[in-house]
Amino acid sequence: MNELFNKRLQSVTAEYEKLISRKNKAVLPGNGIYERYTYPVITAEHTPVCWRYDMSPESNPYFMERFGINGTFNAGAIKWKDRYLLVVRVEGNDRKSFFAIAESPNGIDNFQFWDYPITLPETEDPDINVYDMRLTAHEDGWIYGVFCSERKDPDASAGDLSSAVAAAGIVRTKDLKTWERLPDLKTKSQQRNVVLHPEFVNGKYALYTRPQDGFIDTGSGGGIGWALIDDITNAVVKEERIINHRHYHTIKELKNGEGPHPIKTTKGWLHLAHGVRSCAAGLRYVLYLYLTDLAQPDKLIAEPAGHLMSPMGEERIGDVSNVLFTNGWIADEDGTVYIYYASSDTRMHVAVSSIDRLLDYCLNTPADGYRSATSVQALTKIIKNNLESK
Ligand code: M1P
Repeated sequence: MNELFNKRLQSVTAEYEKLISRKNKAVLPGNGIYERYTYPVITAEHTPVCWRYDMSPESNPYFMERFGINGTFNAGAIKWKDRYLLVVRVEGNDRKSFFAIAESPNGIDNFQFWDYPITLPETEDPDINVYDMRLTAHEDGWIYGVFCSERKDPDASAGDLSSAVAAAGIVRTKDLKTWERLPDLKTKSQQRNVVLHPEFVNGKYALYTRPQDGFIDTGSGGGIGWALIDDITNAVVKEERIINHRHYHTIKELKNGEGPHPIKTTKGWLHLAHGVRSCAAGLRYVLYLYLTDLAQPDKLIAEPAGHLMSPMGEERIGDVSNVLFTNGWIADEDGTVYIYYASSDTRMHVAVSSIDRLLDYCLNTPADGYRSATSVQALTKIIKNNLESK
């Protein structure tokens, strides 16, 4: 009998069980727009013990980790057979990301990974790294996953082992178990944050894109783009138009990117996105909302100034600090919206709101006037209304 093995097996398993059965609680009173929750919904420690450890006392007498998990973040989301599913970007200690599904009965706690990660089919030019899958249950009957496929830059100089090329990989499934790989999106520029709109537009598939000149820098890529695609099994961007622009001295002056696909509401398509600016501490990623026309999803109709959510407390710290990123949300039948967001490329959280509240926020929060003076005007109007109605 190996006492050390048994002791470690028991304590590691007990910690894991405690974590996956922990109840989450809303942080109140919040800001009225959404409620954050006390605990992250998925962390590296939520990955099953049988992933991280060889559980045989013969081959692993010290019960040591054999496959370290570095982070669990940037998850796509979908409601499936009454369960809340996240397609999580799991990153190993080896820096490779892969996708794995975790499910919860209520969307806010008790997330548990399925036994195996997703085996993603490759193309003839294998991906080096895959991440940030957006899920779309399209009206054509398939569930699509559009993700970033990263490969080494073939034009990089001999000693440059960092330059990469980002492209949009596309898979589809009917059961979330077996995935069919389609050819990567063909486009002039590099792409990340590509998202499939859930409905046909003018009989075509519609994509939100994020054209970029380099792997990190968007360069001349002016923001979130829009492209219509004839054939999703051979997706080619022929024309791309920027529908949500970057702007000087805003939360998205450096870059932005569509989050999950927009939610259809009576007042328009509700979009969740990330905006990035540069500061002395590095890049700062925050989340923002905007609304587009119901009949013309590429036509902006409202956008509040500033961020909806920014990193707070523990969220500010991680592998890539000062980052909130989202590529998944779920709108329930009763109008509840579960916003799944990752903090600092490390862990997943949930914030809960409703379609009505997010629309109210979108339509009634002052828009950006792009100058300090216009911000003071917006604030003065609120104060005056409050004080003069007393
Ligand atoms: O590290 C922060 C984020 O950086 C990238 O975001 P963007 O596509 O806007 O450049 C992505 O690599 C994302 O995964 C990551 O969370």
